[in-house]
Amino acid sequence: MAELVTVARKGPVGVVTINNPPVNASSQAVRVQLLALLKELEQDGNVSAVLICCAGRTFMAGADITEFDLPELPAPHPNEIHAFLDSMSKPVVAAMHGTTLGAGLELALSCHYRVAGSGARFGLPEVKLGVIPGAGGTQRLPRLIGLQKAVAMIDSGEMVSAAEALDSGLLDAVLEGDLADAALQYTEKLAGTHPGPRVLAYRPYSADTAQQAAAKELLARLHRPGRGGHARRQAVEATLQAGQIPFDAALEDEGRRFVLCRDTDESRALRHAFFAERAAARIPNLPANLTLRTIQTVGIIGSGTMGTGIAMSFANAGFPVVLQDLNEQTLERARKQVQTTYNAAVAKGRMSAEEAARRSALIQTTVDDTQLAGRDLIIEAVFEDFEIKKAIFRRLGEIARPGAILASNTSSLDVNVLAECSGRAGDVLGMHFFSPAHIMRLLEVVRCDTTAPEVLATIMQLAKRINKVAAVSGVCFGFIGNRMLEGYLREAEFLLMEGATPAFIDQSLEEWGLAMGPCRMIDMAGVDVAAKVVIEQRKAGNLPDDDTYRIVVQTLFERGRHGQKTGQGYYRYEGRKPVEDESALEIFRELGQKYGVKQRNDITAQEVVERCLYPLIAEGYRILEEGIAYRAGDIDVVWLHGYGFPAYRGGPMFHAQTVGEHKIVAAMERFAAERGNPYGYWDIPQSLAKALTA
Ligand code: 3H9
Repeated sequence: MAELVTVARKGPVGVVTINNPPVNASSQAVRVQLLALLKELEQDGNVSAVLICCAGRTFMAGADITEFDLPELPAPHPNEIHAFLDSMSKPVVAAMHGTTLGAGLELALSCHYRVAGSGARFGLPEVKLGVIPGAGGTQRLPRLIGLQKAVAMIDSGEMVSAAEALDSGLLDAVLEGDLADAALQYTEKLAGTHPGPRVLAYRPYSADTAQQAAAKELLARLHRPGRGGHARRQAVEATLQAGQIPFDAALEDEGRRFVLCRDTDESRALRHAFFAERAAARIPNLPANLTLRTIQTVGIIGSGTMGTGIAMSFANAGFPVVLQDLNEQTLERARKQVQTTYNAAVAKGRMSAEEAARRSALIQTTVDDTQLAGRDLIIEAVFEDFEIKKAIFRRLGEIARPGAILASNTSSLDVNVLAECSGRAGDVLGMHFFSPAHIMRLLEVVRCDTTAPEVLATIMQLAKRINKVAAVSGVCFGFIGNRMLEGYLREAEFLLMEGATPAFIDQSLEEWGLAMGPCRMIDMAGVDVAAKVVIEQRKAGNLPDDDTYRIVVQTLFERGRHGQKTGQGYYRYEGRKPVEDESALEIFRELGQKYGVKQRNDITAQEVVERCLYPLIAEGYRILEEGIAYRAGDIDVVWLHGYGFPAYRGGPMFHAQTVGEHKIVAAMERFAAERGNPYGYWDIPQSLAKALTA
């Protein structure tokens, strides 16, 4: 067994170091070795205090999540270590840096003293993985910082800073200077003292009644059926037991709830999402010893909403940006957009005025495109006009410095052609940001046939620096996300022509878990924008020869109903509030009649969900078959971070596994039989059909 936990004796202090890169997760091997060393130190007459710290970039960041797929956590359970710490006769200090999370914080809570560097952060993020703190966190944390603060941390899963932790009593001290030295000095002073009074498990505790009432109120709010949230309810219920029943019984209750949560689809989906997000950053078959390009400065062409949002994404991460456009008026609008966004963040207390000023100063604007010439990365973000984009890439080929990376933010156009126009095809790829670009976390990175491996790898690494979750897509219409959206929107429109209302369709999909139904979504993004994509694709000959295909959005566009911005689209708007609109329903009926669509009054929420989602999932299978995505998980990442797919369902491809591929095939066959299949809408992708016989 590799040596993951070691001890060094420094005077009266036994210094235990956990070294299990990259995040010192509490794996079985770590637990075995840690427990053995603690037992050894307890027996060692020359040691009168113990210090636990971690090597590398962080203190223990939690249990090893890969062990959650095993039927049982391999022994020893962390609680066994914690119980031993409770029983020790020598004081034990946890010295923390980086992110102390989950079982890491639970280990620290079982130590008798907690100290940290000033940059350290602390959290119990278990609910984000669909589980609850399962190693005493729900019982020890309230005893240390009070029920209210403990519930806030456990229910949100968010981290607190060292300053906040010190203030709440979670930390005994924030140490300046070198943490290892300072923590050793701190521990030396404790040598020989008895830790008894510091043991949280033995501390008598009864929660303040007002705090209990607040926690119960929160619980009542969490008791909504469906929509994930199972772990949050279990976590708050478990925390409420603190002081109500004996510690050991509460620990048992916590353990039972942990296992209950771990075995839900919700937790499996969230764990899948966690690993899928990280796997998506990896590019298969990269040559060894690849040297990445250096990106320190960024240029952006096009200062519309998208270009300006992209500029803020980079400024937020400290990159100097030049934003270029054709005229001063447009640039003035962009500057206002930047100011308004940062002012709002200051007003909401999310950013200091100095920070806002620093970030906006990083964004320079210009009408002179030669100012882009020396930039390391240049992103084109003008509107979707192929001819203009081609001209821009020709120009970039002339002016950009050798070795600069050239990217297009196109959401649908052929990036291979743009690469060719630049005359330096190896340097080009797509960077498809989602609106609002400074908020949405997804970045679809579009790999051209010619993109150099180091260019792709550089951008994937850069994505993390600007706090984006990136997934790679090959070149095809709509890339991964928008291509899958087509079948979903097609069926939503057919349902409207059959007599379902926009509100019913949206509500059915939102209750299922999507952040926003298709009608509200298009009204918000712009009916004109959506219709133009269909019209362009029709011109390019990429759509089926079906007059009814996406006819609803095109008709709304023709009638000037462009969505929220014109006050009417699929809905009518009172301010931002969508209201069912008889004149829109009349258009859907009229189209239904014109194209001979049978009117129905038996459409159920389940039919809406299956009709809209199964074509989307089927397209995902085709995308994998064609090698457009590297892995199913990448497709899930795109939908989770760019399209409001509920995390507790793990993404469309994971959801297909949860539902069962055979059920999806059966439903698609049923729809084909009921509705006919002249255009192949319900064709079963080969790999989906194969999965049934495998
Ligand atoms: C828990 O503790 C339950 C207990 O209450 C009860 C138990 C009975 N396990 O994110 P990164 C891997 S629940 C296994 O890119 P960063 C990750 O997959 C747990 N692996 O780094 C990646 O691998 P690869 C509560 C883990 O610096 C690599 O480490 N804790 C774990 O951006 C680097 O990760 C959490 O939920 C793990 N726990 O962010 C914390 N954590 O290189 C989850 C990471 O092969 N972790 N890996 O792709 C995080 O939030 C972030 O990883 C962290 C570092 C903030 C720590």
